[in-house]
Amino acid sequence: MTITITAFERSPDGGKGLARDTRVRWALEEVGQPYDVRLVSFAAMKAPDHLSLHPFGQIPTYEEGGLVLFETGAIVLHIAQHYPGLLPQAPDARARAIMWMFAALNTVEPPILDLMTVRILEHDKPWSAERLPLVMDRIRVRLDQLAARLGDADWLDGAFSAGDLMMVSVLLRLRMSGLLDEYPGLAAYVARGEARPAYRRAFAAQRAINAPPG
Ligand code: GTB
Repeated sequence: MTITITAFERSPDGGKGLARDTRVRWALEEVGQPYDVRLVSFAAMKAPDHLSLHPFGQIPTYEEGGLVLFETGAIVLHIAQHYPGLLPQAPDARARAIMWMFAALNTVEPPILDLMTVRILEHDKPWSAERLPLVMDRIRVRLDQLAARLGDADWLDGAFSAGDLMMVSVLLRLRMSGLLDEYPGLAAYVARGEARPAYRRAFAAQRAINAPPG
């Protein structure tokens, strides 16, 4: 069954892999499933055809036969549950890998998204400079805790899983802030994720669309 995802026709990050289609591409590469990509403009994302797939007018979406999904957590979980390679077989280990996916999305990603908000959407507000260090410190709380749990391990719970895929995807957004450099263990964890051949293929595929020519 053909899998089709949607992605930005032109990602605002110019191909740095920060838009959320990259994590879906990565999951599909990890499980060896080919996929098609339908590129959508910002205008098309808010038009009825796309809204019928994604009620919030965003990317990515995932179509496979009659199934339509939005939300990267749901999409990556679906991929991980239907194709081997991203979740352990043992029930308890499988539950923990899914727990780490939720931890990435519900506990670690929100303060990181706040940083994007303050830096990009609120940068011209008079209180923006005052808010920035508060947001940075809230991220540091989570990074301290995550670094403590990861310790010297390669991955969060045994072998690489969908939990690591999601956590690395979330942490990648911090690179430009310099915050990741304060945590060598987490920086190395992210680098391990990025070094995976599946990630590299996913990154290259989104970059081929978004990077400026030359
Ligand atoms: N919770 C949803 C999910 O996980 O799928 C969030 C989806 C989402 O935020 N999609 C964004 C989108 O469609 C693209 S990834 N935004 C358009 C809109 O809401 O109108 C967010 C994103 C955008 C740009 C960059 N960048 O340029 O660096 C990074 C991330």
